[in-house]
Amino acid sequence: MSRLPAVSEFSRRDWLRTTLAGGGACAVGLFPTGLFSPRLQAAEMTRLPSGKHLLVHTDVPLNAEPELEALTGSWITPFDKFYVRSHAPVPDIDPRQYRLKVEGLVEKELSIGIDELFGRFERHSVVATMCCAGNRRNEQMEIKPIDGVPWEAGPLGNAEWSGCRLIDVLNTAGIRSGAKHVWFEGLDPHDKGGETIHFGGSIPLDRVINDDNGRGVVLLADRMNGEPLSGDHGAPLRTVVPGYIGARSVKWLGKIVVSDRPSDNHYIKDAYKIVDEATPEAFAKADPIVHLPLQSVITRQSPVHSKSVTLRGYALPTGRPDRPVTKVQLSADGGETWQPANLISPVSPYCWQLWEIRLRINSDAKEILVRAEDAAGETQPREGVWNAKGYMWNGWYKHELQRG
Ligand SMILES: Nc1nc2c(c(=O)[nH]1)N[C@H]1C(S)=C(S)[C@@H](COP(=O)(O)O)O[C@H]1N2
Ligand SMILES: [Mo]
Repeated sequence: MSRLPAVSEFSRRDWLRTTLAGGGACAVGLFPTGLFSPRLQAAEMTRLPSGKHLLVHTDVPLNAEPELEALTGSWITPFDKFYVRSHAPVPDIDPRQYRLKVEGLVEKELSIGIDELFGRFERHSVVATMCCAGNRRNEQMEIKPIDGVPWEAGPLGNAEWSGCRLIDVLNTAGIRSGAKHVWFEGLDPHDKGGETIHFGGSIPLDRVINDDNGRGVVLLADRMNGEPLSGDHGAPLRTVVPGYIGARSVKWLGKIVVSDRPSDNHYIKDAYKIVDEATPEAFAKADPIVHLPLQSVITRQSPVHSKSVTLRGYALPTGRPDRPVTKVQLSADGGETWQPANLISPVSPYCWQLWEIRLRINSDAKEILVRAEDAAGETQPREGVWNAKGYMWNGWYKHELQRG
């Protein structure tokens, strides 16, 4: 088998160029053909009118993820393999009528159209992985049933997002003293317990101000991988909050409110929290989830040779500055011994880390485990912690060897 180039042989720019220029289809590494799908897929693989090719959990609203073996073909996830997680159908927004409203603790309220927004503010971009907090919920559901989309390990994707900086817009409105949180509200009305609500949430103002020297800039994005944002991904405008759970990157953004407290939107108050039971009391006591858990998953397997097998996958950092994934290890003996994988993609605290390994195995090996470590020395637990809403599952991922 051909050797893989070392990470240092790629520059970040090269990655963007190769993956974007080829319509996103360009493969990384030199993976052999004849792959096996690592897991039995519960949902159905569908070619959608938008061009996406995904396992569809629900049609309307669309909730769909790519097949695992198709997920890590490139560092930048092409549009057709980018998951969609929507709580409501795509709203019908006329881009000419559209106005972004900025209200709350500001000197001057704003109401801005898309053309004005991009005529007025400088364009910035960031490469960041969007990941749903419900990633790998299907594994939690095997332990005890949970209501919700039975996500496998595919509701995540890495994209180059471009738009204007949220801080530039807030500074233009003028942030008043006492401001601590920034609320986002979507234009996607839907029913929740007999009430019409919109998807929303909030992030601390500090996070907006601190953009990690531009590396983790919070954007109001209208483009994804150089293309206009599609309806499913939040056109005409969405927030992108690098390093935070996907739920804070609000699609179809209609309103921003600057406030002294977190938003009281359902999706920050009564969802996206770690609770033992989904009761109002439990939600009231728990804090909203901010970052993702350190994660790693096996996505592809080569045919098994007598003493080795080649595997590929992703690892995902927690999204804190200066804490990229530094190590990915695999075990073919139930966690007794571990072998280090090659990190084959750019390193970033806001992006997934692709890896590949030619793993030495014994003839009786059945199950492969993977675990990651980050720059602060954080590691993954052997088992995840079950919770009533099925979030943040990050126990060591188990891949059953397929012996064709
Ligand atoms: N308005 C709105 N924004 C939203 C959502 C939604 O349902 N409505 N889903 C959120 C969740 S839970 C996730 S994980 C991401 C998914 O982004 P994507 O569909 O572009 O992949 O969008 C977030 N933003
Ligand atoms: Mo999500």
